[in-house]
Amino acid sequence: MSSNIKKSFADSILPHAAKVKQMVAENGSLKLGEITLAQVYSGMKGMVGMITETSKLDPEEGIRFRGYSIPELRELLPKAPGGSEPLPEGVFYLMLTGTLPTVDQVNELSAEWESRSNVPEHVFKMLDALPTYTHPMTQFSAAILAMRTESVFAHEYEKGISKKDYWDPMFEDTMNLIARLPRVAAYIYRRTYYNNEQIEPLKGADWAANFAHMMGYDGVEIYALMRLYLTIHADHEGGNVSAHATHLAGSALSDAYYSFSSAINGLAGPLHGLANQEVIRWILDLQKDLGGGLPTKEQIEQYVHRTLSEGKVVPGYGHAVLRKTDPRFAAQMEFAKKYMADDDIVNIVWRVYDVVPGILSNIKKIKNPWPNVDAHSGALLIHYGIKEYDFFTVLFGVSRSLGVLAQLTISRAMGLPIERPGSITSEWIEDKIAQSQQAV
Ligand code: CMX
Repeated sequence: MSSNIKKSFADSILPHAAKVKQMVAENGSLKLGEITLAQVYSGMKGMVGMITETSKLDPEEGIRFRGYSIPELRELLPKAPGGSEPLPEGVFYLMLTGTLPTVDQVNELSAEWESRSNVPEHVFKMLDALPTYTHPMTQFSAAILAMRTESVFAHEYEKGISKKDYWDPMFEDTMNLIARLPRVAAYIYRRTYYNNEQIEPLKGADWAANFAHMMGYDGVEIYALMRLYLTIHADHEGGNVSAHATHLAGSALSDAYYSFSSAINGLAGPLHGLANQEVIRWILDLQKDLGGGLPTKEQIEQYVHRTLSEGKVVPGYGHAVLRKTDPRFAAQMEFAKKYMADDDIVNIVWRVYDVVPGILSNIKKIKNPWPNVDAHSGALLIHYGIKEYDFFTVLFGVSRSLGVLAQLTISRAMGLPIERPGSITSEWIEDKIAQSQQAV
């Protein structure tokens, strides 16, 4: 075993995998729910169909990572010396092993990721061959695929490996990929917006602070924000598009690079992660429309009605599972109240929060009128000068790697099989309806 986290992971997951196998053998016919026609046509919402050990989402309360809520994690996870927010290393450790890490364990993980963070030169060359107007998410996904040359899993599989050992090279891929993502993401940022003037990594820094540094931002507050940001976006149980995409590709034994690139392609959709870019675009358009400044609540109301009348969604609002204000929104609001209560864009975000739920809750078809994580995140970044909003989803993606890759490694250790749900045609359903009507 190369590292303590690997040993802790093996010690927790291998007995768990054996226990689950027995549980399925003994209780396999237990019914977990029924499937309705409406669910089949509405993106399988509420249909239980997969195992995710890293986190669980409650519609009313929000996300819990291995049983811990976001406020609990902000309190309990180790922090950098003098830091106010948890280190994302800690949430990864927790999701992978099921145990809260000590300060030493988190520091060891920072050091291990630093030691694994070298990105092969051909990845930068490939990025440099793309026009700088290539969307940062396209660059990010392409760079992840380009790094696949380094996949330990692919290499071991080609050599020949027993099924029971799949988790080991997948763990290696997961650790290497997570370690390299900040370097790749910061490279994309600097080449796209800052004339390819690259900044060398900060030796001995934690994963989040080093990322902020390589992007060109240093200081206690931006490091704190980056640690918070990368912690709260890390996971949202298994059915969201980025987690599910990773799981689906991984179920075919695609390695971590292929699987995580799939996650990024899904996260790049405006109904998922790209909403964080869309929120800021929407707010800046609103401001421009009104000639700048802080819009009144009435002006925001009019703007929301216009957005809706044009057949568009209000970005940052609504959720497929949540039915209350997202605790990830609340955590960011708390951060903003502490550090930037007078910021104009932040105040617009808060005014939008005062107005939008009232409007959306009057539209019957909308199941959740409350803000999600993306409604707040951009305003915090802009406050510290990170104004290039088409990069925002890359930050989300760097964070999301922690949850989905932890689960990918867990899935291989549990021996979860290839995913292959059934599908039906509308004609099949029409026949089914006709049969049930005849039977009455
Ligand atoms: N503004 C306007 N209409 C909305 C809406 C919003 N914020 N949220 C939902 N609706 C509409 C849907 O478009 C849908 O309309 P149609 O029936 O005409 O297609 C209807 O209300 C029912 O949708 P729902 O069941 O409440 O929500 P879904 O589970 O289908 O979709 C989500 C969830 C997030 C895609 C949707 O709320 C949305 O589009 N929100 C805005 C985009 C956004 O913020 N996405 C980020 C989510 C968090 C993340 O993954 O990062």
